[in-house]
Amino acid sequence: MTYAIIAVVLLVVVVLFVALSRRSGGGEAPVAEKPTSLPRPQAKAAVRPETATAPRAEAKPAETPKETPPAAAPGPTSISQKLPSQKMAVEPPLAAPPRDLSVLRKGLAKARGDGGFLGRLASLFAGKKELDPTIADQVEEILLSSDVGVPTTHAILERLRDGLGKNELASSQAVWDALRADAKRILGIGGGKVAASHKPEVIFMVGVNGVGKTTTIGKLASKFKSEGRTVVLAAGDTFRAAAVQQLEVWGKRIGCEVVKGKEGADPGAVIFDAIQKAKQGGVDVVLADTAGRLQTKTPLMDELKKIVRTMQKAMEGSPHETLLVLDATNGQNAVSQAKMFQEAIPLTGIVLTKLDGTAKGGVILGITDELKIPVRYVGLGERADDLREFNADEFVEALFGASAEETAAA
Ligand SMILES: Nc1nc2c(ncn2[C@@H]2O[C@H](COP(=O)(O)OP(=O)(O)OP(=O)(O)O)[C@@H](O)[C@H]2O)c(=O)[nH]1
Ligand SMILES: [Mg+2]
Repeated sequence: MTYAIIAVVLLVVVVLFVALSRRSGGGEAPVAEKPTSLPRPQAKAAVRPETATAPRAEAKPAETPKETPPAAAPGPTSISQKLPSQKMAVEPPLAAPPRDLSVLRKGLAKARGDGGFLGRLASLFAGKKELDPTIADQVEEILLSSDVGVPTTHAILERLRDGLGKNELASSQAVWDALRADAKRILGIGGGKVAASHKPEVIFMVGVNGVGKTTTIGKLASKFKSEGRTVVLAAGDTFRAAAVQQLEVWGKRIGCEVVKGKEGADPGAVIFDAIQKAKQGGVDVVLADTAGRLQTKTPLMDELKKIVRTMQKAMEGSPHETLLVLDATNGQNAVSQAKMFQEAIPLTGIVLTKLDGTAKGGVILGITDELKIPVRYVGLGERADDLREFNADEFVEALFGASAEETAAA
């Protein structure tokens, strides 16, 4: 009887052992399922106590799927990892810029620096309570040499001398505050982002060559996209193949369609097509690029007028915005360009680019004061998020005001 019980117990042990070893060592199928169904450490723990060969047999299939994704992934992983990083190098992130003044201050570092427009003005007043009798002359010299332009400089000086004569500006601080208020008044004629209230909103970008039209289109397109709007780019600079390619790079990066024609095609026809496509597809914004210099005999201004007429045929009331792109590093030349374009076509705003590249930011005062065209955006670098909606108060604050570090150091 005892033997029978022992035999039964042994039999049960053997049956259990066989059953267990089948479960842990048996078949490839369950193992193949492990990586998806079981947490990996558990699978390993289950096989380690087994024989020297079994764990290997187990470990391999268990680890193969673990290695498989990286092995299979190098293609897609490395490409997808490379593409964004390549994009990062050439193609900037698409996020909207934060609205803090430090970004704007950084972009205006050259104008704010020691040799810059504001830096030089500030050093006239720094640490002085008493008013220098030659203050007005010194201010005049700085404004003129900072591209503010003669008419605007003289208007500013007239108000300054007036205040000094009436003893309203009795201290250096009062003069500084008066200049700051004057700058706000000059720049505060409107501006800021385009409303984009039509469907599609047609934005026509004009300006001489190299000022930053195509780059600004890319930056604007990424702004609109980040706001959830759909965008079509019209490659209206048909005179250079490179111009179309440049726009296509932006289109790919941002994820929007680029309507183009053959090299040398009529720019008006390309923009017409783009507007039609946008209308049919319910697109929110059309951004139309143009050439800054023509290789044809047609003068640029005549060509632009012709394009506007064609745009009006595609959509009545368009273009809704005609933005003149000006390069801040062109100084007073930018003012002459603005006058030339203003005489040819109605402008709704200015985009002042490359403010990051000049110590003479005064041109923004001259343009706004003389032409009364509001600044819509300022370009502070080459990246997609280096385009800032213009706001006179924050611009003057960033230019004239001391940063937290400067205040702390004073
Ligand atoms: N630093 C700086 N560079 C800028 C800015 N905006 C544009 N650029 C650069 O200026 C150069 C000319 O820009 P584009 O956009 O090609 O100028 P464009 O007006 O389209 O020129 P054309 O097509 O020749 O008429 C490029 O190298 C841009 O990266 C800016 O705000 N700051
Ligand atoms: Mg261009």
